Amino acid sequence: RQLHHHSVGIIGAPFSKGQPRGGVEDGPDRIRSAGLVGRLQAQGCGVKDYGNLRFDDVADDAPAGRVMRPRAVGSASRTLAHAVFTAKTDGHTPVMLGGDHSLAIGSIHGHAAAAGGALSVVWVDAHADINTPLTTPTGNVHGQAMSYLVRELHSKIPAIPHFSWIKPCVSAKDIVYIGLRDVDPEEHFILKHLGIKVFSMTEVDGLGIARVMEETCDYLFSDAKKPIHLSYDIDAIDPLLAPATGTPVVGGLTYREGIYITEQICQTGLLSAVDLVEVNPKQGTTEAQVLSTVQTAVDVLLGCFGRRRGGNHPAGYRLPEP
Ligand code: 5AB
Ligand code: MN
Ligand code: MN
Ligand code: MN
Repeated sequence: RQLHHHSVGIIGAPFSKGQPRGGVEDGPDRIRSAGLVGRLQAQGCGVKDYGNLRFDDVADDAPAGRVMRPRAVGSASRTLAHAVFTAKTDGHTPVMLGGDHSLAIGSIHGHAAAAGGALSVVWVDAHADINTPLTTPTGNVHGQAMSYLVRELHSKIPAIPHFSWIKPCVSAKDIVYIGLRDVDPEEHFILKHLGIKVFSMTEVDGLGIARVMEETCDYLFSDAKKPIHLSYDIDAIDPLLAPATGTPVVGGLTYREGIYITEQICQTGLLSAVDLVEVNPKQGTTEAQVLSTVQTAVDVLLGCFGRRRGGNHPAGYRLPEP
């Protein structure tokens, strides 16, 4: 596949209230400053940058049970869902630049609405982000996003203010996790109980990333071929390379494994929307740490849209005649 007529719709989502640390709202602008748009164009992609979303301030946002800042999170994701829906219906592949991972609620919801049918979700993360509002140990919605989206968990989700618009839109069998290494016991129960496909770091170590991606694709294609939503948390990558993130966990994906995932997902021809979340420049202790994290995020996105480490050339390229 040498033809890359992707049209990318970039949506900045500077939102941080799905977790307690400031700084993750600077993710979108830092990722753009690293040259994302120009580099996507240089590899032959059309790019429309929709700019950064503006999220409503919520004055009284008391916790709902354990869930922190529910109204801000619920309304931000609703705004994002509309933006992703619009980008999809405009004919682009939306790239949501986070922001924290609670935003995946809106991104996946908007993608599913525009796609009209079932999606596959590939969730690349150190964490499973599938705590329910009743199992969450922290109350942070970035660790719960999946629980609101999975059909099989619907009966376990209590009513939460500003969340009533969220309808579960993903089936447990259509999810693949890659990179897990910090899973809460309740989350582990959910993953096992629902039979969700998981390639934790143990499987990455045991099988190698090539087998993991082969099995991921076989699993996703065993059914009808569905559009893929790739939700990529930068903390999937080892913190030696991507330290500027809110919840780093030792023992993560190497740069090469992290990029290989994107090359293989791109090759399926089914990639239909991407989230790149949890880049937090304020969590870097040096500028070099921030740059390393941001540049890794850019390379992940370039890999999603056709960049091959073996090189690329434009379709129809002709050598200059002497
Ligand atoms: B991230 C934890 N499982 O629920 C929780 O970074 C961590 O989006 C969640 O993957 C990490 O708060 C959320 C302890
Ligand atoms: Mn994570
Ligand atoms: Mn996450
Ligand atoms: Mn995190």
